[in-house]
Amino acid sequence: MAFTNRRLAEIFTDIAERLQIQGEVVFKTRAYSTVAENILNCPRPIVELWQEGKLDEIPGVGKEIARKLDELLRTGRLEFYERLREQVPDGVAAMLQVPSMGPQRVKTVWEQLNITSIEALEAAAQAGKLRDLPRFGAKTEEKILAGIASLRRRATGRMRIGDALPAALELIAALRGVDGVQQITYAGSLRRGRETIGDLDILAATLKPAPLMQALRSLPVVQEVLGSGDAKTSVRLNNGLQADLRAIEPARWGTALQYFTGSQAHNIRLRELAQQKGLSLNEYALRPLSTESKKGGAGELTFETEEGVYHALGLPFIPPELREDRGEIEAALAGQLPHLITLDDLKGDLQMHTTWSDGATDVMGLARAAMARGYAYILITDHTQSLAVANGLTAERIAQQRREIEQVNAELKGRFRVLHGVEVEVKSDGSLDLPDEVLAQLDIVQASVHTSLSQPREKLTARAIRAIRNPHVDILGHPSGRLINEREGGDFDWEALFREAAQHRVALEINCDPARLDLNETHARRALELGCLLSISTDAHAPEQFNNIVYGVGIARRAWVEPAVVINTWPLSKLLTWASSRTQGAAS
Ligand code: DGT
Ligand code: CA
Ligand code: CA
Ligand code: ZN
Repeated sequence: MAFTNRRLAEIFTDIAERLQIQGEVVFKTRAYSTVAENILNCPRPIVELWQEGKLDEIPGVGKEIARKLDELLRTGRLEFYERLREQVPDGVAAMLQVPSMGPQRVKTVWEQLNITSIEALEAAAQAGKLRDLPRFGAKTEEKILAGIASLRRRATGRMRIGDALPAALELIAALRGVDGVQQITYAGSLRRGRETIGDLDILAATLKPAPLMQALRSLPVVQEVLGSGDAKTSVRLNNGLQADLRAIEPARWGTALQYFTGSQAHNIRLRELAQQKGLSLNEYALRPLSTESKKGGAGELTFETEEGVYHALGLPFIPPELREDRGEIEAALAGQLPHLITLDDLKGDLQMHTTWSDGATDVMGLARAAMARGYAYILITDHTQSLAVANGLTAERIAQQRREIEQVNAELKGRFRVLHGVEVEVKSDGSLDLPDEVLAQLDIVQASVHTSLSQPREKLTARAIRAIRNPHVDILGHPSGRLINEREGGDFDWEALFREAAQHRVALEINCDPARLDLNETHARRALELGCLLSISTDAHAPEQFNNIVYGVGIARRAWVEPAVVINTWPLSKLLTWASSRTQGAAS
């Protein structure tokens, strides 16, 4: 093993951090972090000094640490470090990367709430479980969530839409009431519904920009003002996201909103169309090419709405999610834009978890929340036995759960229907985690791959296909298994998988969890072309996560999805007919 100075410094830093979390006295932990720093700054390889017997020449290295370095370099491992790693798990140490989580706080959440990962920390903060701990508070929870969002952003430099949208809505809510503001909204990639966001583009219609710019600069969520002028201010928010605010003359709102919504590729195509008509288009106006290209010049056409801009170019309104130059201009010119799915088309949600596995709410709690949203049905899909970390269901517990669901349905007296399903594990050989007799008793079965995602393509694909061919499986959940900014999805042969799903009429999920958004837009669009059915579900572990449906619908719209192919736009009777025909079709 090559012990570079960098690697050695990492190990000693890690030792210092894990000791800090254990509550070790400062002079001891500092000894390790000082040595780590000195190793990193050492001009010569430590390995050479060791070979020459000169470890004690490194500043800060006494007898004790020299002995540890020697053991490490001689044997390739350090017993003391291995023990420490067992005592303080990696997931616990990883929480130190979250800004505002020091050793003290990590120790507290670990000891008092048994939190051992960044994901669990995030879930606890979202659920308001941290605020009552010593030296925490509601503000700390917010800071931790912002810190986790900014940490994840480091992976790609882009933030998940699930972190960006709430930040944008908060800014807008804070600025809406400012004197002179007539309209305020977000544009850019966020309005187009992309899965990740580079920066926020906020537009406000006003004739009085000064108080608006002032208001933004003084908001508590603003960490730094990057630049501020008469018509535009750029800031960095406390979650690391940059936001640009532009003041727009109300008479020019249409061109500005169109321009700053983008995408750049779509805008280039629009400008070409304008030029063919002898016009030039920018964020201020549409004007004859012949006249001087100046704001307020002769013959200038201004638009208060985006529709106006599109109509002036001979086009119908193009929904923001389509504006990527992926065929939308051609479709618009031909009068063949898709009738995209909307939130209102959905009649139910088909993936969620209750307290029977790793959810936070019971069946009735989810049913009431879904009814309040205007849904007609939900499908309960708790995890199955082999996912022990999530308290997965055995056949016996599924039977018990059925009684609870029947009771809830009886209480709701036909005003709403709770369907009994499951999110059954697809095991590493493609077999399912529950016997067919048990699956046969459920209304709708969802199958998901959670483990061994790094299998080679052939094995992984065969595994998913085996699940699809099981006549009891109706939906394949979050097909790729990716976590945005955290983990790549599995290397499936998507063409083969989509063809199989289409043939067996198994629906593929667009999972709305903003960490997943899986299928992604490219896969969803291809699945559609190959004739697959889709479902759009939140995977909610608590009722408020039903709100995540907006993200999945956004992805579906970006994939040109129309409502008819999405099974949870169907009325209950059609949904159940489809599910039972799947089972019978394959059995015959
Ligand atoms: P992002 O921020 O990377 O997630 O993506 P966008 O699309 O929000 O990009 P952004 O913030 O750079 O610009 C917002 C919109 O403004 C962009 O979609 C189109 C328009 N825009 C910005 N700069 C240019 C430019 O240099 N040329 C053109 N044609 N459009 C631009
Ligand atoms: Ca942007
Ligand atoms: Ca921008
Ligand atoms: Zn799952």
